[in-house]
Amino acid sequence: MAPKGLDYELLNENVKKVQYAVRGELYLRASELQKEGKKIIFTNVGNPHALGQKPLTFPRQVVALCQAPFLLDDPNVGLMFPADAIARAKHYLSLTSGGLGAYSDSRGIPGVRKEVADFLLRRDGYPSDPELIFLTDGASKGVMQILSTIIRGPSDGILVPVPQYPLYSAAISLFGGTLVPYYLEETANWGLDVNDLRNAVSQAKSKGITVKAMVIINPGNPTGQCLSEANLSEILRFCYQEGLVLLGDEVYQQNIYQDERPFISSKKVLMDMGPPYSKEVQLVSFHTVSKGYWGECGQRGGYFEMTNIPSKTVDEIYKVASISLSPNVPAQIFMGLMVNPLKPGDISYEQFIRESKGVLESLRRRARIMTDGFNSCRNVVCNFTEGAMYSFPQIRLPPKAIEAAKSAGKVADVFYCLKLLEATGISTVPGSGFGQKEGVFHLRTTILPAEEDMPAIMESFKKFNDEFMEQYEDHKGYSRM
Ligand code: DCS
Repeated sequence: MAPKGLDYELLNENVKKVQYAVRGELYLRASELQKEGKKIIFTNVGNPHALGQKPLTFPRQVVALCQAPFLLDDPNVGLMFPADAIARAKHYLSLTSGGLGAYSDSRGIPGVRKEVADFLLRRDGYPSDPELIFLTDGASKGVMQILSTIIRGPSDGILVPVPQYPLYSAAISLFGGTLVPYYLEETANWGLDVNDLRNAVSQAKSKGITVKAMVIINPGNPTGQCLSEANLSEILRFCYQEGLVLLGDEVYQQNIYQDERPFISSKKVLMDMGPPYSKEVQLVSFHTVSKGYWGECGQRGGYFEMTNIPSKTVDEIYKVASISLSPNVPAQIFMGLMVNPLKPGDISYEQFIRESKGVLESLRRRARIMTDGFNSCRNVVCNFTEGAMYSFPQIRLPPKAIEAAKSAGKVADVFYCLKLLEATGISTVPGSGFGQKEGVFHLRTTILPAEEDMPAIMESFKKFNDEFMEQYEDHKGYSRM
């Protein structure tokens, strides 16, 4: 019989090429082991609520009221909900045309986009236009919308950091473009050298690829570094010279665990640079409700802001967004709440601050425990997690381990991570899923397990690792890199 439409051999080849390690082989094996009754510590996904983080009370109260507006007519509503949550729910309902059950504008509710614009003005000190802000189902959808608008085919290149969060490699494959890597330097705390960017662009050119965009992830995933203002302005100057649109993935902007390099947005640096840069460099910045002290991954709320993007292009992006009718409306309310939080004097303010600070301060301590834990292990070196939600230690695998992996038909870091999973139940992502320099191996964990469980997790990691090294290290021949 002739093959049918959805038979594997007839599928879009780009779909087959997509790889997404965060839910890859390790995750599948961990799910299997869990079914068999093994206790698994899922540190493969930055999904805080799945690891026990409690939702903030106030935003959930507001969204609960928006979802159940009949409660607002209940004479006892004031006994169940604080007055500021009631007022805020009424505010959001008044911004919708028909409540949470109605589609919104395909760019998102205008009133919420205005709240985002006000937030950006407060954050950066520069006005932001709500017409250039689109609300999305998580930052992922926004990134995909923009990449699909940019990429025409395999000769369009996108500069992506390596290591990178595989949303970028996967989406570029899906849309049939070409990923042009630039390497972050581990020994310089995952810093970025603009000369490497230039080399990457000219190498791509020699292969007939035109680089059109550059991605930065700040703070970095999986690498956890925060870019300095000087570095950001170098990057923006480079984008200006090369005519690239900068895609600024800033989803971890609240997750900062040191004081030396606070988060600074690409938009602010660009505006501070003044003309011609501030008028010329095309920038799209992304944010989400999935990270920070919110961690509301399941709600799927995000936005992107466009700077210096021609209005005809904005219209095209709007048109394509319209095909999906409307972003998820409850998520838009979460976004409104995130960018327009409670203020001092509000009834729920103290509780909100207590809860949000509690989350961030604990993450800061956990970042430290993890880094120190990894650095105490044999053949493991790890940069401090300055921001984001991950630790990305380098595992210096002895040649014998690399050989053993080869004979097992596995990439060496996958081999190590599988053994770690079987021995300890800790489910990580091998560094190869994010890209790394040839012959260098890593793994990624989140820093999200409960703080009280952290010392035991690190102890069990250390025990596994040190035994693994003992087993595979050739004490005579092997020297550390
Ligand atoms: N950008 C980066 C850098 C991310 O790490 C993530 C999620 C996203 C965008 C998309 O988030 P939302 O679509 O939820 O807004 N990070 C994944 C990760 O590495 N682990 O868990 C999710």
